[in-house]
Amino acid sequence: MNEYVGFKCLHYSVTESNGHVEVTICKKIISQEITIGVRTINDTAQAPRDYTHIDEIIEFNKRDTEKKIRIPIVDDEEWNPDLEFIVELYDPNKLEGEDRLPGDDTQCRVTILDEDFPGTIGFQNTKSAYQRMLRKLKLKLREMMVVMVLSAACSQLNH
Ligand SMILES: [Ca+2]
Ligand SMILES: [Ca+2]
Repeated sequence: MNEYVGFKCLHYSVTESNGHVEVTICKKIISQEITIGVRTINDTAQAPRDYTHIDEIIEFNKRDTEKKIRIPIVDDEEWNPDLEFIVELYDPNKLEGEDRLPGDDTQCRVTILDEDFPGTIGFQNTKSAYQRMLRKLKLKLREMMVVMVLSAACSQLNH
């Protein structure tokens, strides 16, 4: 764990149609200012096809305890497997390649859950509308389960 700063959760999940994912960065020391960089790294999810790459400098003032970063997710109509990318904190005063902040909580993983199913592209009748509705319901259930599992995991991490 990094002494000064780290992600609140090490794993976030988001459905493709959600449009964005929000990750939280926590400052662990009181009354001190910190400036860090945050950037995304491709894994199976690739920017700009699946999400928008970010590379930003974040300033925590003395009283800040956390900052939320919003990363846009690309929604398409095609089926694809669930994809992942990484969000990483870095030291903007160091050279690229040597700037990764130490600690295993300075990286987190984002999973983009697909909600498009194979074989339904371009189908525009009532049957497909019905299938869409079922799909949405299934997705909602899946989302709820993921949230439950993740919040359980997070509360274990935080205690
Ligand atoms: Ca989609
Ligand atoms: Ca898709």
